[in-house]
Amino acid sequence: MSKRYTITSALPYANGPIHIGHLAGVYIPADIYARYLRRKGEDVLFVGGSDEHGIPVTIRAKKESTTAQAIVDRYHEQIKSTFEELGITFDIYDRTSSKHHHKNAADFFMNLYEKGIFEEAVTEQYYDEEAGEFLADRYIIGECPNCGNPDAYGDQCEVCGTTLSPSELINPRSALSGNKPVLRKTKNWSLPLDQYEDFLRAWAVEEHKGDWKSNVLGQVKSWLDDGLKPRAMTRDLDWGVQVPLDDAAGKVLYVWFDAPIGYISATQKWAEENGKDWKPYWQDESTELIHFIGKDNIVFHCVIFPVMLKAHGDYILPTNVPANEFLNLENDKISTSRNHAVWAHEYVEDFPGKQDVLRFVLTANMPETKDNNFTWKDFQTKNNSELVGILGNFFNRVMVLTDKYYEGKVPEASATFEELKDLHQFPKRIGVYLEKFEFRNALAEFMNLARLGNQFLQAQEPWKKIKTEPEKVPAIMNAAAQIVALLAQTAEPFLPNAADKMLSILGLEKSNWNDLITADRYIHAGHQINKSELLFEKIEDEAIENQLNKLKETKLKNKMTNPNAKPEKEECTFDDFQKIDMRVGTILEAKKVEKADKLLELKVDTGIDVRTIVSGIAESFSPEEVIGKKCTVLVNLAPRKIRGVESQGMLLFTDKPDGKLTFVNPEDEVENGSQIV
Ligand code: B3M
Ligand code: ZN
Repeated sequence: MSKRYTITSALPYANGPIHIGHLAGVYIPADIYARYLRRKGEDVLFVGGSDEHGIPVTIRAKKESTTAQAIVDRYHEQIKSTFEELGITFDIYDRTSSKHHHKNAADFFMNLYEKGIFEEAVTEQYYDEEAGEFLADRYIIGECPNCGNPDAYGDQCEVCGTTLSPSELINPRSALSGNKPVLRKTKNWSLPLDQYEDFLRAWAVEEHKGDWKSNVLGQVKSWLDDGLKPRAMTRDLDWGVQVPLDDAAGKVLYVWFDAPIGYISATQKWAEENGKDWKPYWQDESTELIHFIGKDNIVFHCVIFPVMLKAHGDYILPTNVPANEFLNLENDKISTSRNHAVWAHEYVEDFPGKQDVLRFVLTANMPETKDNNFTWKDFQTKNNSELVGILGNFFNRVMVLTDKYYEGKVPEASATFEELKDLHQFPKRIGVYLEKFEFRNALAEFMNLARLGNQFLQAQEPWKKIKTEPEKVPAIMNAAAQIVALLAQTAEPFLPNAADKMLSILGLEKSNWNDLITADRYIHAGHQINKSELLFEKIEDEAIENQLNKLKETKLKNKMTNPNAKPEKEECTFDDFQKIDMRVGTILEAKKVEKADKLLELKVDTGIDVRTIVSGIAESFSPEEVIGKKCTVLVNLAPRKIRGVESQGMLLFTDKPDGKLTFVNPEDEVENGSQIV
């Protein structure tokens, strides 16, 4: 009997692309796990989707002067196709802005509401009077009380990681207007987490202390030890699932209330599209519900969502939440705002056909128990020495020699080899590791099999024996073929593309994983092997340099103080520029031009002459302020009449942030008439 598994992976916010940290933390482990279980013949539903609500989406929309829907449409598609490219085998990739999910989440809310679960509370929330909006979580920025970061958000400080509430911020300001927000009363509905402490302790801490990861248990414990507080499940916002109550206009469900329900909505959609019943996947006690997430999502999946499920009553609780820690990049935190990341969609473009390499390196460096690091040098080394040097090399040698000695037919085994008698232990051990969510160990075990193959060939030297003792070679090559076939059968969770390639070269069908553990042969004598090709290719230094340069350039760009300025004029030639004669001058006299609010009439010493210039600066300076000022003058501008006065040139100014003008002047004292070149 197959076992039913509902595997979820955190729904990425559709407000930007995904990076290698997301992949290593959540999607690659989830996909390895799902592929492995499918290969065991289990009944697997692997759910993914975009989290399309939440303030980051609306903030991004505001920044780009577009709608929240336009933002999520763009990133939902982009993220979805990146996952496809990387071979993440979701059974469904849904989205939370769908009608279906809105209804499902609203129904869930109503179910709890009608049971009287929520506490209604009128509280004081920050309100931006200029924007006319309540400011939830991320819309409030202020100083972190813990580390002093001046730009901490109302829900979290991204520098020290502390979870915050808006009232804890020092000198809060609105992310919308920059103004100081005021407190205003508003009604919201809270989930009384405090009433579920005993349940959580018994379920999460006691029941699962033997099987959950210690980082996950540790976080849950510390939340419980600190004491849980009721948490508002509604927000005063206009983007999200509307609160389905009459007295809740202008309110939506808290994004962390609706998003996990998104897993259920996705399951329903998948079931509908595939003629299945969704309920067993969420309501049958024998189902294993596994949430793959990053460590910043632990409280939501191990405290809030389970309380929601428990309060609802119809649902099973997660059996495990194998959260990973964070991945760093080149020994520095991955950061979206600093653009310090390897973006998954850019990787796919920069390294076409090398999806497996990224999967391999991210699995080998998976931040399972502590934060881990990705470096491009290590990426190159792992590809060149492990994938090319060990796995690819072994596979290729066996294929080439079998082709050469036996025209691609697996020869008869006339002897067995002591060192290979426990091959079936490899799929067994890999499986045991995978079932414990120890992906690094599982991958290491897979590579040990390839290593064993290489050592075996090296020790047996069939290329020598073919000349000296040719009768011994068939058994050697048969044994080598067994290893190759077992590698092809076990590679899929880690290296799905290479696995397909190996199986198709070998002309083998995928076996059930359980059969690999009981089998004593993986490929039969007489089996014809197809024409071989290389599995992996070397990654050259240049490709690595390019990636490192990309990161360096980003660092420089981050130093720009105003990266928003845009070019506004057409390109000009050097000759165009040469036509301009600019000089340093001094303003000698200044007066207002009658009936013109913006203009001053100036007498300017240009070094060449004293001339009259009419300048539109009266809103920034009084005549008295500019007398005696050094200035830059365009002296060969054709004279023109402004308000009846002939202006013989132009002064150079630039805007200050407050909109007032300021002079463009040389830093040091220079004589009037000095040319600007
Ligand atoms: N949207 C992803 C994050 O915190 C968040 C996960 C929701 S899972 C229901 O990056
Ligand atoms: Zn902080």
